[in-house]
Amino acid sequence: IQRSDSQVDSVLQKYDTQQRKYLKEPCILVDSADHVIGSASKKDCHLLTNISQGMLHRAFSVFLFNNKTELLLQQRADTKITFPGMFTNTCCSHPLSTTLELEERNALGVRRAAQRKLFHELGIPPDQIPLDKIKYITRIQYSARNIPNDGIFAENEIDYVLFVLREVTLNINQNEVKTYQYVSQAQLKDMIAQADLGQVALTPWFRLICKNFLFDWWANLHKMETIKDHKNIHFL
Ligand code: DMA
Ligand code: MN
Repeated sequence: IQRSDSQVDSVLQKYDTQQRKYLKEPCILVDSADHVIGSASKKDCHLLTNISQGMLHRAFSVFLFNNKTELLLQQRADTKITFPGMFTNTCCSHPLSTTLELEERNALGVRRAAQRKLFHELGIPPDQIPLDKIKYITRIQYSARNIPNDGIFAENEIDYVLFVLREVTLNINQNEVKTYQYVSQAQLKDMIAQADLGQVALTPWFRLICKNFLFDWWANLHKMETIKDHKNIHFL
């Protein structure tokens, strides 16, 4: 189904005012090799009509571990336009199409965006996560329809996986995050089993990363050099 602009706008009216404002953010358009080809609003990047014609944007997913090597999960706020209320990794968003966040050397732009959003969503002061503590692991490409499926929004991203091993203080932004919890590997495996039974909702990208990579990476947290792959983009 093709939805007209006015249909999209009328559906959008029912969403949170603050979250609607973020739809104006300039995101980075890339090709399937992650070369920058332009920019488009967050709204345009996530419209199914654009994605079905191949529009692809750059994103990041942070996995933050504490000193006990437990992973910080968040439950997305009900106000989120996409994937509301679902459990997911620590923090996800998009680097913006600005000079600072477009910088590709050492994935600096993406890491700056991660620092910005760890503060915005979870209230982690940037000085607790200096840029050199944000480790770029690899890139994945995936796509998914919005859940619940509104026929309007979707994801189609090249997603930079970023690891942080750090004790932090949290002060959550309730417009972004509903709840949070640190989980061990065993606890996350339980959650995935529950998700497979439809008893808990995990975001599609988090589920894909869990099923394909996360537990291997987690076992090698203290030798992160060995799990880095900056060459390939893993298509999931
Ligand atoms: C988008 O995350 C990024 C990924 C990897 C799905 P998001 O929907 O949480 O973005 P934002 O917080 O900017 O709304
Ligand atoms: Mn996105």
